[in-house]
Amino acid sequence: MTFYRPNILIIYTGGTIGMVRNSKNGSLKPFPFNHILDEIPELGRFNHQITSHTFNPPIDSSNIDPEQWVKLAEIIKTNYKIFDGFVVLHGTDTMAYSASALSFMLENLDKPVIFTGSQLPIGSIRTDAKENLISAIELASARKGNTPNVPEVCIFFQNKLYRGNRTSKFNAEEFKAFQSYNFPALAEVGVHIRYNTPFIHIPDGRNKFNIHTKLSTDVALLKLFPGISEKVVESVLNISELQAVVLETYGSGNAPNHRWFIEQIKKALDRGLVILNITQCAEGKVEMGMYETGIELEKAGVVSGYDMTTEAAVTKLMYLFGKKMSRNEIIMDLNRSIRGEITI
Ligand code: ASN
Repeated sequence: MTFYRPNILIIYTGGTIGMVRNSKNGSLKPFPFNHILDEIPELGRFNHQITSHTFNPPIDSSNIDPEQWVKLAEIIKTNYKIFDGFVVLHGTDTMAYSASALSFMLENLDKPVIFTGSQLPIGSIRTDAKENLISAIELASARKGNTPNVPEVCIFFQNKLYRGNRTSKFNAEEFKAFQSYNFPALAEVGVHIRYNTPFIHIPDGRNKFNIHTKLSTDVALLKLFPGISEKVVESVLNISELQAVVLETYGSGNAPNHRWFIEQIKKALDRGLVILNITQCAEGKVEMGMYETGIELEKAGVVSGYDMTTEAAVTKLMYLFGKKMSRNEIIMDLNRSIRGEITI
């Protein structure tokens, strides 16, 4: 009888987890910890084969951009056949953006890619890093027979495993830093690890894993607030070469129905811009038909973002526009779930 010895690749991109204090001003800065395994001797007690890859230099996740997402996707692709699962150590600030982006870029994924990090550095006594990393490794290697338990891009933090493109960072201080408001956790880690199997994506296995590495950055995010002026709206909608705008509206997808506002939206749509409506509320979804202030947007041709997070909306547009699809094809993909990012 042969035993399964999970083979896990840890990719360290930076973030608080590996930071040290700057002796001059006390601020935290990324530190290249090449010997991740030395930092957590407990890992040696796993029956796993653990290999690590470190970004050079490691970065605070506020500096993450699509270039690093491509780097991450390429590392995963190069190592895809060798490893059973991947753990990505990442700063918490933009982790939800990166996990969302990767969920789109990794096509036909059938292995776990688990993002995690921490609120306190690994060297600090009360660190949350060890528990997060140890559980993430366990989740990345868990499988039934030959099938991984969670073949998805996920975020694990504190004690919950979430679908990456459903997650947002909601707390800057507590160890529970992430929340998935519109989709249940995929697993909960306590004395036992309980998987929420009905909600975990099952890969169809027909198509080969591949990565998509072209992303468009000609997207903008426009958050409404009472008093927003015509010149602000007009300037954003007229940015040269802009392809798409994520419009963060009120409640169930409502916006002011002042004539100037609707006219600006219509003009932008006539120029070929895609406008995706998501709600500023953390929980719930866009239903443009519900109020007079939403119906005008729908009639003009604004696309519903349903219950999508801001992070997923921005990165889904980057991905779809990077694919050089026609405007109609993009709108069709916005109206369906391509990686479990929306509930329709
Ligand atoms: N500033 C850090 C980062 O996102 C925050 C963290 O990781 N907790 O890189």
